[in-house]
Amino acid sequence: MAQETLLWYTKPAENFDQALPVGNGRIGAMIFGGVETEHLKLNEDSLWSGGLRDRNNPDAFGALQQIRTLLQQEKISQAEELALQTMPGCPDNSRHYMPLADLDVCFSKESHVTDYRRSLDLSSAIALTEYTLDGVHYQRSVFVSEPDNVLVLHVFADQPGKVSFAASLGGREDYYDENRPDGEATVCMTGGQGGAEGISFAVVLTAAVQGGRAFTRGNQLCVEGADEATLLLAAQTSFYKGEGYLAAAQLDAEYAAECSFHELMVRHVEDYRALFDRVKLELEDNSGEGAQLPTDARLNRLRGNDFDGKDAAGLILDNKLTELYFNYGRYLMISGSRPGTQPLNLQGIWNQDMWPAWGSRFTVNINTEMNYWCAESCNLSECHMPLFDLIERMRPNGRKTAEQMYHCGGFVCHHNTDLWGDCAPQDRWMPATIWPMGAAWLCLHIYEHYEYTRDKAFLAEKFDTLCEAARFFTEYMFENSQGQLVTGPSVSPENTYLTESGTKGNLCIGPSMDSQIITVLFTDVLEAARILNKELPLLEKLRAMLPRLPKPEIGKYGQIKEWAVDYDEVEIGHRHISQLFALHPADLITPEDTPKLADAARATLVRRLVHGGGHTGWSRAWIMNMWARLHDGEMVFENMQKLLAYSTNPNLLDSHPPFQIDGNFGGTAAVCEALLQSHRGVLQFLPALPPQWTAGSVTGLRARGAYTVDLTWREAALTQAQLVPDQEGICRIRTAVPLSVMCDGVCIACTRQEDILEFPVCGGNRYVLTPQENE
Ligand code: FUC
Ligand code: CA
Repeated sequence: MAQETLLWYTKPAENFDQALPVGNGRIGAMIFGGVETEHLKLNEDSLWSGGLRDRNNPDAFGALQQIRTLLQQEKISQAEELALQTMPGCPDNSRHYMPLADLDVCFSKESHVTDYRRSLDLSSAIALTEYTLDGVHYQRSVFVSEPDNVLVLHVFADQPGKVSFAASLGGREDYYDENRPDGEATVCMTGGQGGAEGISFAVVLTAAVQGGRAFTRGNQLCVEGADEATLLLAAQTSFYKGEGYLAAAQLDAEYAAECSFHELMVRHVEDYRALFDRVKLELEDNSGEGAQLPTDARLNRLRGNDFDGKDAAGLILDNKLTELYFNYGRYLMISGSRPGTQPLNLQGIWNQDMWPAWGSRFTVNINTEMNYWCAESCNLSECHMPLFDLIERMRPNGRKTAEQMYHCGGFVCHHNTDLWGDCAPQDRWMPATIWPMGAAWLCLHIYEHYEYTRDKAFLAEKFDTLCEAARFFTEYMFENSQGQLVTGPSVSPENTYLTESGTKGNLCIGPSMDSQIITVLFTDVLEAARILNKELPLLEKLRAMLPRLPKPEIGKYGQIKEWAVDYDEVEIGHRHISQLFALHPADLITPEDTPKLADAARATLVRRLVHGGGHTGWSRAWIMNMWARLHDGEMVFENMQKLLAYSTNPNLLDSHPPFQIDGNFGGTAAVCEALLQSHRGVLQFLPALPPQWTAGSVTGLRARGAYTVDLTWREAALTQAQLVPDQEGICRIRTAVPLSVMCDGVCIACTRQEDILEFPVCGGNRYVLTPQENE
């Protein structure tokens, strides 16, 4: 049994947190695996409530100057009161994500069930439920095919004529219009999502049988006495298909019905593996009895660890579970974010609630970005594309928000956006609502994608988007008393400070994270312009403004200051660590180039952690990435264990709580960061290797500069690295140990200055690097 690619359980799921996710980027399902009734919670990623609306507050600009003045005078409560009255959106909320339907498949009454098992195979993206009932062995396979656009549920019995069931569509409470037969062995459900320009959807369910018969009875789709049966579920919406959504869903079902289950499966597995097989991680097997346990019990077992006792020798270890978690992150990315679909929201695409937590939106003050931290490093660059499509959808709205709220050019987004790219403030909640950095942070992903792919055409296509995001800040920022250019009113997401006089506040001028994001954004625009040979007046402005942005500073606790004033925080262990944006995902702080700031970053992390930080899944995952950037493998390990033990549901999905998928992707990204880093133009192998990962190998990781990288190590030391660059260039590697470089059996001449090894590379060649211990 491949323990690193199989989630398995001995009981059906009792709730969503135990159910298993499948998806093709657009259609998603959570599988419960009941014996008597198979229950699937279905999603389609464009099913959001209502249509686009203009929520910009017409009174925002009128109050802007006064709010700034009040903040500069430290009249915080007055500033916040005025801001809350004038700046939130009208209404407060943008649109939210909603479920598509439930699929229930009722089998005969449960009698004597043995050998029950359900599983999800990450190597094929197929979920399997099996059991023996009165001597007959049943197998139900479920997958969602990207090439064929349908969910496939196949039921097989090992004796002829034993497959009978009645399937029906429902869920959504009463929010659908039609639910009726639609042909001989097909049922169909249609409905809308409300609002003047709301989205309409159609779900079509059809059956194909071998032996026996398939027919409809009312709105049920029945199968009787079959040897095996295949249910095909298609779903389309007006968001993607306009008025033709019903016909499109019917066509998807019809096309799929012309193929055998076997054909559909082969096409699905081929398509999936083309992405999943790009990367392979193998850690030394120290899993011990963990290997025998079903996934839920295996997770629980890790709770036996006591890191504060610091008895490292007594720790419960399970490297294979870490591998499984890593593979699951890649699986979820492939299953939730294919080109042409919507980006991963707070729950990826998997949501059961008509009113999900935080609307299951795109929360862009960390969560949506975190969802994509592993896209490039895990060699799933194309899965990053839906995010860029969303940014384009945000642009016209964000332009309006910039103009109406701030009288500025460019485009701006606050801390949330929705399917429509709504950029107005979200909620009426001081710690988060007034924060003009959402579009800027998202746009950093554009340059990140370029750095990993060196795709100049992509960069050229997105250059205007980058410029437009930057332009906003050239008009929006203002000079503080020290002559620096700052943002405000803004917040350091979503933390509360305490002034010397004891006032609590959120709203402020120039929180550290804002300047850090703008620094990277301006730098990216200038770099992109250099690469593309562009010159325009905006660039002059950016060059002049860059040096005037506040830099990371060290505060009274030896920490990186979170606010311009060295305030205390009310909740010292707060889940956001926004002031360390400079450490990760950005690279403004590194142990090599800014050692004092790196020490302060360490102090910041420790301070958060000893005060209970890392208590949400995503926060824990971010912390892992930060420790990796500080080259602390032990802390990566400890936080990985805690992520698994305390912030992971039985189905391995991340728990805030509740379920929120960002931690899965953040945790996956951190595994990459521990093995390979490539920021600031330098590759680093095994920069934060946890001591418990003593031996191992990884193939197919990606590094900035468009490299594919394979690594093997033993006794916590690199034994070999292989690099394949996409393009010619100069490769720079930071390494304490000298490395020999071979290509096609020929030794490549390198230069070495201090720890930096440098050599020229040609695209497509394979370079083999081996440590030279006795040089
Ligand atoms: C941010 C976080 C919360 C949660 C929400 C969706 O507001 O501070 O913890 O993740 O997004
Ligand atoms: Ca999607």
